Amino acid sequence: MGASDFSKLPHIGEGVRRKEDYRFLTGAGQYTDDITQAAQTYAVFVRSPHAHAAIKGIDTSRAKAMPGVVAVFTGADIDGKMGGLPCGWLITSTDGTPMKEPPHPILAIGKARYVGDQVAMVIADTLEQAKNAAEAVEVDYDVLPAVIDMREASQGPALHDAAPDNHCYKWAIGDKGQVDAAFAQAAHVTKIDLTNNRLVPNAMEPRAAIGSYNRATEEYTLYVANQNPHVERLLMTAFVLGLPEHKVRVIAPDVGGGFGSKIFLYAEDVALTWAAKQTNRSIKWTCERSESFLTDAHGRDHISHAEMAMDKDGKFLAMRVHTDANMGAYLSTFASAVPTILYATLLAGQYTCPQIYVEVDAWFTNTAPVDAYRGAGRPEATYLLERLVSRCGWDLGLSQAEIRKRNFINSWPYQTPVALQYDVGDYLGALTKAEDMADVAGFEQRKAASAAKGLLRGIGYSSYIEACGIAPSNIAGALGARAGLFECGEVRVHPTGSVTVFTGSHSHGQGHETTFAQVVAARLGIAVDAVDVVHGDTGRVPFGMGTYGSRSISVGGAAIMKALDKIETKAKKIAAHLMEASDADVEFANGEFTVKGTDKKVTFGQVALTAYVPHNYPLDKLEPGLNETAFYDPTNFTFPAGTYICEVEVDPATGKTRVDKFTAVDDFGTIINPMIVEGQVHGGIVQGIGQALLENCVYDKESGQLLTGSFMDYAMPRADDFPEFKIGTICTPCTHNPLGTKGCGEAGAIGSPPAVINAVLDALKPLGVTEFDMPASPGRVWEAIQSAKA
Ligand code: MCN
Repeated sequence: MGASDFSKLPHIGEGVRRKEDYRFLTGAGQYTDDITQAAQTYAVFVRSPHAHAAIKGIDTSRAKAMPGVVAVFTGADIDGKMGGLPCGWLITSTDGTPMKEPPHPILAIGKARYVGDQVAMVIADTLEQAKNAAEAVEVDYDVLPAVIDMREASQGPALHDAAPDNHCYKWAIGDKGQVDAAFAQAAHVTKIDLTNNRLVPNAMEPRAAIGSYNRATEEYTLYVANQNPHVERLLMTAFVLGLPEHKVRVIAPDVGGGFGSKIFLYAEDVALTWAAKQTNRSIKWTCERSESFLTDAHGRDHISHAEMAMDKDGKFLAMRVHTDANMGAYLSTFASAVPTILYATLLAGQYTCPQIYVEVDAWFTNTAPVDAYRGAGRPEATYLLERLVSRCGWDLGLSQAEIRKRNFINSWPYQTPVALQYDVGDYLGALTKAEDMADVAGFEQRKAASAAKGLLRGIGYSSYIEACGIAPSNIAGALGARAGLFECGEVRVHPTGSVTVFTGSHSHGQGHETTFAQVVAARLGIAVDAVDVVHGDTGRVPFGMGTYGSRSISVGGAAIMKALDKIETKAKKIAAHLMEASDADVEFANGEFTVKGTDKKVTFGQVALTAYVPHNYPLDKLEPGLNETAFYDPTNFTFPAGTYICEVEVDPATGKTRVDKFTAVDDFGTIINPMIVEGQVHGGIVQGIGQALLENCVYDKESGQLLTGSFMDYAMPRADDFPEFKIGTICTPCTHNPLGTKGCGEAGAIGSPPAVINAVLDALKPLGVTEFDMPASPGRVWEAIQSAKA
């Protein structure tokens, strides 16, 4: 079935209420911490209080003797018994030097490299006993100088023997010679320096896990708050524990948000699995919020310099970018893919810039590892590009809309100079609709009204594009990645015609139990409630690559569509048998099978029953059952795109910035459930505005202590920080997946930060403020105003 026929089916485009919400709203959800195993114990991790320290000795004797203590493990107990955490999964250096992939031990061996690094694991009968015993573990540290700022990393103390200058890798894309030549011909060059601030993911449910071991079957089970249980199992068994995969079952039950931070293999998960066998007990660990701040992989943290060469009319000729990316103390699972294939390849944006050269240097510092966080590389690219594009316009005296319109791509497919090929889009259409919805025409009037109150009003544009549906194997491979990411779906039709779908995608807030059910119900002509979706269990789902990169509907959903194709083919044979016709003459629509040119028909329910209760079955041509599995590897990314327009009011006396209006127009191709999509966009925008105005992860430069280690110091966005968003869509269906969908789960977080900061800069322009880094907190805005005045 083609994407255009699919979009016309019943249930597609319907705002079906979320099936999963009943259990969440009635307190019946089952998160990892809600699960209790027989004879369960509790783990507490002893963590380094120092950013960089040699571990001269660990005395666990006092802790081991304390009441209820089952075991205390240190790095020495596991050294040589297992590998370290896998890293450098996706990319190698492009300058010919190997990427530095220093070992990342499960429990520190010899050295601690950031505040929070896990040094020992204490297991006791109760959580209180484990906490008390953890305090009794005596670690003899020799504190070493630390390096926190990546700009000083090459001169700082080495974290790893394998990387004496703390340089992890260099990666480049584009033709430097052509770019330099284009710059030499330019009529104007606009330059910009900016920092993309480090963020803490802060999912509602902190990380949690329970490891257990069954001596009779020699099987391990790990319950874990995780976004990709099969990948977790694969990494853990193949790279760390050396166990056969089928002996480990990973279950990610209800998960309270992840935003990327739960796709990595964390040391705690491995330690709990391994220790379950050593102690022959189930072991639960639930991360405390302050521990999350210190040890969840952080996001962003780039410092960039970018230049755009233009002709006399403001047409882009070439772009040159250098980015330093902070990897933190160790290379986290997907860290090396973020500033490279997810960031650098997105820097063409929506524009016809014929030449682009991007160079990335990645550094180790004594801070928590940095990895994917909602958008992963694409918010960093969009922030840089959309800030640069607005600045180009201001430098040339062109409006933010005009500079974009002069450079928009307007025919597809479009091959960018940085590897990606966009299949379809309508960038001008989105901008025009956004301007209309945002009432840009009335801006000057609103600005005058603000001025009358002593306030500065600014307007900011951001025209983002992102590559979702991560990641087609052929493209990932061509870019140097070590693996591509397909998806798997199984459709099991039961004798009564109801259906269970098993998907390798994982829902942790995105509503898959509803939208995937809509897809199946639409195809089979049955009720949405007749379809149940199972995910998050390696023991039940054949295989899976999980959820991130807004891939689930476009890759996971497409795998289900492929399985449904197989179901339909087989079901037609059964229907042909029932109607005594040739299966070539059988047609299927709206849950009914008919024979072309006759009035014969049978229902989907009759066919399902016949599959399991066969009469006179032609066993030479058909086997009983109606159950199909398919794997889908996309041929390209999907490319959602849109324009966001933000209006802010700034109080120059206090620096306080208020978002007054926010309009988002997105192109997500075919939309399965508009209510869920709108919720996804709202959440993304809130996180994006959070980064732009409030959130900032700060370490003390000398001691390496995390200064923003709690919600007292790390400002999260709240409902009263926002106006009502205006959300609109346009639709150019994706050309290469059978649903026509493009991902929507990250768009808001990608598109919104530059729209906000461009609006702040527009407001501050009359005062002479031309540059500004996120977050635009009152103090920073006030300081920028004062320095412009000075
Ligand atoms: N959808 C749709 N029509 C479309 C596109 C999507 O109806 N054209 C629906 C999908 O069926 C799905 C939801 O919208 O129910 C999101 O789909 P998709 O864009 O495919 O994204 P994923 O399901 O793969 O979710 C991942 C994405 C990412 S990468 C982050 S980060 C993120 C996000 O989703 N983390 C989230 N949204 C989140 N929402 C919550 N509540 N919690 C998180 O941790």
